[in-house]
Amino acid sequence: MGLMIDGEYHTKDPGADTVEDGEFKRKRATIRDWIAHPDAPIPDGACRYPPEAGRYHLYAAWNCPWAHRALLTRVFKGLEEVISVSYARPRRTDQGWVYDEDGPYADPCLGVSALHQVYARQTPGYTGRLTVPVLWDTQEARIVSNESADIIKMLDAAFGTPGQLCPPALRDRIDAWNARIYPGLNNGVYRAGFARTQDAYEKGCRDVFDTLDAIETQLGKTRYLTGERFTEADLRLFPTLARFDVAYHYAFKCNIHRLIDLPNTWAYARDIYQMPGVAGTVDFGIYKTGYFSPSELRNPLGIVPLGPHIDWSPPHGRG
Ligand SMILES: N[C@@H](CCC(=O)N[C@@H](CS)C(=O)NCC(=O)O)C(=O)O
Repeated sequence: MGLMIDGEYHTKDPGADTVEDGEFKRKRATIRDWIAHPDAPIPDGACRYPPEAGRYHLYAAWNCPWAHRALLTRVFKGLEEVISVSYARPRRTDQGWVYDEDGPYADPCLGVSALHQVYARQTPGYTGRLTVPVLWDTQEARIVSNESADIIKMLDAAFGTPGQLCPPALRDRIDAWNARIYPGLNNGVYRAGFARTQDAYEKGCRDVFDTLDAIETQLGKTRYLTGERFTEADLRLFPTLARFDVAYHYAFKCNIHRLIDLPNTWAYARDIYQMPGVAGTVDFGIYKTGYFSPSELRNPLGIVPLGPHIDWSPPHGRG
């Protein structure tokens, strides 16, 4: 784990910048520019990049749920040939996310051996965390964005491919679910798992299961979160569900019950998993390797549990 300060990489993670009163506080993403057509609106202050096939590269990691959102969007929007990808090794080292010289964890774009080298190219004096996903512009040699929520939105809109994930008519409902699921569940599991006090852990864990209960109730009424159509809200939820029973339940102590104990949500998760291309973005073995990485606080010996083995192939029955 590391951090960059004024362009210099520090291997020692101060930790203090993500914990307050024992509670985990996720830092805001630092680079939030936008790919969009010249006439499409972009957020204030963002720099505009043109949508061009073959120009952008995604730095991802299989085990990272935020990178998973970007990978899923790439699949749902049919952008596999438009945006290339590098996958970091599942376990971070004192150099942070790292790459091999060749094989499945090599970086075909810049050939870096660690992600911090990509950030260093972006801004020589960069200060901040060194997170995936990163969307890289190969033409200007700059990072467009390191915020997954933004990357989903720009990939959804910019390249003119079909299958809108955020149709205007559903936007309010999508935003309402996102606003609930991000703190309560997507980040809630981290608030439980990275807590440094009993109180902070209990708060995070209770939020996780309250949010899951609300989702279970909704999915008893509609096929997807906002109705009968798969949207951005479902896409943002799925990576957390995919990691829940193999990683968060054990590694982050989110163990009041499991995903497979929630009949509607478990069938819904299988519904999404069985959609074309989705299983190819999932690797349960890598989730375990990553979440059970050696960690002084959580898993000092880095031993990875053998189970559980969960079958995601039974029919979901939600058609
Ligand atoms: N806001 C970011 C969060 C990304 C994030 O926290 N990624 C984690 C991996 S799951 C990471 O790379 N952490 C490295 C670090 O914080 O040093 C997003 O959603 O894109």
